[in-house]
Amino acid sequence: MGQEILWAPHDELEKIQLEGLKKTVVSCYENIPFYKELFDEAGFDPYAVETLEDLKKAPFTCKQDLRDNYPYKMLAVPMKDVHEIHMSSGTCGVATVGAYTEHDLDIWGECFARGIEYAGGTDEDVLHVCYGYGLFTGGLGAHYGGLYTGCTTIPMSAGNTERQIRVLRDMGSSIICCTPSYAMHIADTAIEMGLDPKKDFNLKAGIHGAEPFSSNFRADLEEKLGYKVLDVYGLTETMGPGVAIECWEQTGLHLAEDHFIAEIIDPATGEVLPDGEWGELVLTTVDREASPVVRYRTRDITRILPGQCKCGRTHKRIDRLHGRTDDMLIIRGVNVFPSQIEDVMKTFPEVSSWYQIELTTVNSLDRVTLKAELYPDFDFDQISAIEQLQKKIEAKMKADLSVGIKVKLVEPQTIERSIGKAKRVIDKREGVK
Ligand code: DLL
Repeated sequence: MGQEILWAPHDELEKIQLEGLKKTVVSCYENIPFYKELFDEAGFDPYAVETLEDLKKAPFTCKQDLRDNYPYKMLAVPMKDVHEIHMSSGTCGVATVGAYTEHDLDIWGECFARGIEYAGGTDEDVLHVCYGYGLFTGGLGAHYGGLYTGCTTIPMSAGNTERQIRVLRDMGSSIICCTPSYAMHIADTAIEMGLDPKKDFNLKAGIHGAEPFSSNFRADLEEKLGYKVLDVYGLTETMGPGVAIECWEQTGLHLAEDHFIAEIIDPATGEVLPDGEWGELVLTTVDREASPVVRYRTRDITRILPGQCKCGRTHKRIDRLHGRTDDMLIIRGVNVFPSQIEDVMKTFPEVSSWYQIELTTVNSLDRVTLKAELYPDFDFDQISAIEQLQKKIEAKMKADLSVGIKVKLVEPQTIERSIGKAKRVIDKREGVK
């Protein structure tokens, strides 16, 4: 059942990739002045691509290239063929634009629909989409996946949490799509409203992504909502959600290899790393018409998992994302990812999944403070118990991560909730934007 291509022999996928790659590099060269200049300067001949290995001869591209060519200079098709536009938020600079032809939108729906299939979804399912609709790719990406599958698709968008809860309950939604942090907020709010999401909702799966989340966070969510969480990855620059999605096995995210070529590189040297090694994910689109990208450096850290998935599908898997090269914290010379801090924090059962890491400057040195919420059953009158626990967590951080992190445990519901991507790191360091 479903999309046969997911079971195709890998050499068949490679043939599709090679044909697509040849077309993509030529289209970029002939239609986008930026790529013509880039390829010429690097001595890369787009007409001489004969094998997938030849991709390694092409230069990398990055977010700044897309920003420099804002808004339309990265288009490979005439405007009359562009049917839809999405944009990244642009919080750290000029926004980046992703444009779609009718064909690109079809592929997007097909890719997200794979996640619905992995979740056991069919045209009999009710798909509750509470990723934000609009320029963000989450809402419409999931929506097109729902339409592709023939699900009853509910375009909730994000926010108005009590209404989300009523609709989830009344409509019997069976699959929910939103950020994992918003799913947790929905679950907690439902419990506060006196509901038991496991009984009052009809959810069998959640397709959650757009931000990193730990295995502990996932386990908490699955426990509260009584469903299975599948991780979905994507980014505005290459399509939006659906570039890679986890199947029911939960052992890595299957790349849509008929539409993307993935490489893992050493972020410092650009060297391509073998399967199994962690590094930066680099993506090349195989059949994107409006906004093709060649060797786009995502800054996301993962690895290609060796071997085949137990589910039998042939598309390679990437591991769950560790974070981004640019959210690595360097604390007095030691490299630490927020996800590692979270992993240590979650070994303490008294601490919930809500946390924030604050970076400040004290006497010209970086100071890291972890603010984390305790579970409601903790006795908050026991100040000394809180202090003791803080010290225990600080000691474990030091032992496991070799960094000094100040821990501040706070009461439930004191850290701000978000309806989209959670803000986990607040950088208040001097001289840092
Ligand atoms: O976040 C697209 C998306 C929407 C993905 C809905 C999944 C679900 P952007 O706003 O352009 O697009 O942000 C892309 O978000 O480079 C990663 O750093 C991060 N990200 C996306 N998915 C995951 C994930 C969307 N599953 C950036 N795990 C990417 C960890 C993720 N990080």
